[in-house]
Amino acid sequence: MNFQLKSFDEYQEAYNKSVEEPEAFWSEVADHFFWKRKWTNVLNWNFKDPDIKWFEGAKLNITENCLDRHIYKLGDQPAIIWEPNDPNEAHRILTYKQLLQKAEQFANVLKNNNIRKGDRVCIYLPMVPELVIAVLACARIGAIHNVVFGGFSARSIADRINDAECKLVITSDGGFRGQKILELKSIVDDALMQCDTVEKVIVLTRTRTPVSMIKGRDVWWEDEIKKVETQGNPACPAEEMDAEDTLFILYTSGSTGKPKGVVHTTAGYMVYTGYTFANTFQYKPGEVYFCTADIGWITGHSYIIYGPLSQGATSLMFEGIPTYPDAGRFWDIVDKYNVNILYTAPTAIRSLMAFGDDFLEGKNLSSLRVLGTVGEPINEEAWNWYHDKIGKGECPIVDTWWQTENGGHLITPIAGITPEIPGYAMLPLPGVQPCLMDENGEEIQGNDVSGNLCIKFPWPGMLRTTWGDHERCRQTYFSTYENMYFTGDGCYRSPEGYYRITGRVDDVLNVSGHRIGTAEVENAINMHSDVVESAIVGYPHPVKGQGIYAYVIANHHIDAEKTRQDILQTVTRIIGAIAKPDIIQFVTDLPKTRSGKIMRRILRKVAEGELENLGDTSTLQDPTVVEAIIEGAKEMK
Ligand code: 6R9
Repeated sequence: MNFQLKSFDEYQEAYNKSVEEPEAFWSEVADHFFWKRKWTNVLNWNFKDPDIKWFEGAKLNITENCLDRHIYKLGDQPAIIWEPNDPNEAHRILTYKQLLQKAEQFANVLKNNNIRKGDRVCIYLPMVPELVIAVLACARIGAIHNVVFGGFSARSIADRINDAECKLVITSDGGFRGQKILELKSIVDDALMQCDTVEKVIVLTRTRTPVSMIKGRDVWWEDEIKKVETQGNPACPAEEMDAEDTLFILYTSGSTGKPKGVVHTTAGYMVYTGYTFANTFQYKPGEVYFCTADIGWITGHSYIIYGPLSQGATSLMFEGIPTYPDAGRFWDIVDKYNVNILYTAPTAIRSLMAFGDDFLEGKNLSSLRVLGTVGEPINEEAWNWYHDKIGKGECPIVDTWWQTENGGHLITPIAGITPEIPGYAMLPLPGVQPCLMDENGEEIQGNDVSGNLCIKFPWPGMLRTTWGDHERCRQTYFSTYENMYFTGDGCYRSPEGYYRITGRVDDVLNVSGHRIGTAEVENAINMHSDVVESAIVGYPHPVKGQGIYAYVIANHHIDAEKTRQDILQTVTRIIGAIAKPDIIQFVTDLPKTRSGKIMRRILRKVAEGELENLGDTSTLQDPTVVEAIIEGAKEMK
């Protein structure tokens, strides 16, 4: 980890070098990893196609960097500490040695089930160590993992499996989540009725929920492990991967259509997540690092698994939810394992803050040294509470801004090294060249300015394509501004040059730190037989950051309350409970321009309760529609 920046001067020096000599800069960083063969070319790129290649010619396997290379020194150090949903169940610790052994063993299970390099494997598991084992086993043999968050519906899983043409699914009988049990296998069964490519399903025992095992298709994880054990050879050599071989696909929502399969490749992603993990959090050997994200999201991929493990860290993973058995659970975990670094989402902070400070009483949080946030803008009140009550005023807070497409942190403070201001992501990490663009496609120079946030130059962790549809990748990220990666976020640059992310400028919502496309929710609602049309907008929500507000035109004969419940059920079925609208307002018409486009600007204002300042409504087909909507909205409150 000797690429850790230790002072502001070192940061500035590294930053300047990364801009002036990017290839030399990243080549030095990459020297800290283990390569079977080194690269012949550091970077080859254009943002027009786009075509981005890092460390071309290199051969490696990311699991050798995350596991094998640590064994000599850190073999007996915990790689993963696992805290179960139920605090009375025994926790588990996997040392680096054990994690390597288990990843190799399960890699052999995958091979026995006909999985080879390049095959896609869908993983739909709860937050148990076997999820990490399954991910690493895929990477071991060069299979491409496609982790689907446990909260998604059968339909969403099927879409992802079909898009990626997965051959195998790894799931469990069920998953514990607070007091609930999620019936994961049964959801997979529903999904697979719509999927032709899946040949096998491996089922882990977790909840002992009854499941139907289909002959010839479904096998138990435990039985497959036994088979491998009797075969005698527990080792599984790491497949030699090209730098640009695909490591994984992760689906994320955009402003249009179905979720996109963001593609990350091997070498650049490894170097970037390792470098940013070590720097942003200033991880020190032996420390316990706790990221509360789910591995179903990019944060879990990069900052529970790959980043920490490539740096030989101890990564704590938690199966449950922050409020079970009570709202002190995170603090119990910090106390129990002497957590040094805590990385969570503003929505979790706000929700725990609302339960009051009693839940902090008697919890020893003195081990904490660094705090982090991710996923959405953090409001000052939540920042202050986190800072004062959790960090006791002594821990730096890193507000890390980045996206699924980015692989790792782009703009963030470096803990204790670069400055911090509540609500600001602050300065770009070395290698990241942000800029603000105006509506005319011109870069906005100077400070104390706002614009659309773009990145001018490639960084190793960036997406390479969207699975099966390169044109969509180009269109979404590289066509809005010439020679720029467009983030979809708005941003303010302060007089000092510090960046503050102001939120999405497209039709993507951020609900509890989860990205949700308005079009996706509208499509789901419109599937309901009583719905004629709908429009979704976000509105400020005290805990979730943004709530989902649905305007729905329904058949006039409906029973409103019943239809409201049915719509919620439909969205849960089609996408998952995370996309359920918080407010559904039935309307007779939607405000449309003469060309038939819904004027979301107005709907947003109404949802935000800003009724005075609706702006110009003269271009509407029928301006009286707005009056009716406002009247209806008043009744909703
Ligand atoms: C890592 C992750 C990405 C979107 C992004 C932005 C928002 C993430 C943020 C933040 C303000 C932060 N976002 N981190 N906004 N401050 N520190 O969350 O990826 O799920 O793809 O979401 O989340 O709007 O564009 P992803």
